[in-house]
Amino acid sequence: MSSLYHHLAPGFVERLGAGFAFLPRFAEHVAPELVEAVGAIAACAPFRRMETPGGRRMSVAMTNCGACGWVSGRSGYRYATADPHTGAPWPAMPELFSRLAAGAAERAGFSCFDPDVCLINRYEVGSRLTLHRDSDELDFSAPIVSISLGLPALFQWGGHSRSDGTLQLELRHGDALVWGGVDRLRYHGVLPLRDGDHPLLGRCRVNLTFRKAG
Ligand code: MD6
Ligand code: FE
Repeated sequence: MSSLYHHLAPGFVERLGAGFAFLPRFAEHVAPELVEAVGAIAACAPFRRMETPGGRRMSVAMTNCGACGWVSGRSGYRYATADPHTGAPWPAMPELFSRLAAGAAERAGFSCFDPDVCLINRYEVGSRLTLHRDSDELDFSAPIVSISLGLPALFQWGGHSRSDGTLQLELRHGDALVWGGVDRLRYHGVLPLRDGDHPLLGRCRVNLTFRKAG
């Protein structure tokens, strides 16, 4: 496994693949507003650890905002317009979120990104996301934009087959990743969260992924 180092200059774009760009600290300046908005969303659509189709409980807790949200259960993965927990529509996507996601996509060369989902992942110490592909969306021509908040995480970036080797990238508070084009269906994952204490989020990491699902 090889490592990629973290560049600190905000405004810098590191192209790690034809369709994969790393934007260090891209969202740092609005991070407190993002954290506050996540709190308001979670007050309506609480974080929950979803069940996998295999009947296991995920270690990452999730919620969503936007016109639809990603859900997992015994019957599989899907996008749903209502929160299965409350039966209510997911909270609306804040204007700040969609503007930020479109701005990151633009910087990476994807214009007019108009996400309809923001999946919000909350990692406690030890939580992880095993290698997976994001393949439940209808339109793979749109990229995915990811924003990291709180404790740093080790992100694994793999190939088109689960057994391909992975690169490791440390994602820190405010960092963005943009992921599309020929790299849209690559395997990726997050290693178990290491303990720490973040000034805004304490002992956790929150990740926002913006998608165009439908
Ligand atoms: C995370 N992110 O960083 C999980 N997927 O917590 C993802 O699974 C992800 O960051 C697709 C594109 C970018 C991502
Ligand atoms: Fe993913």
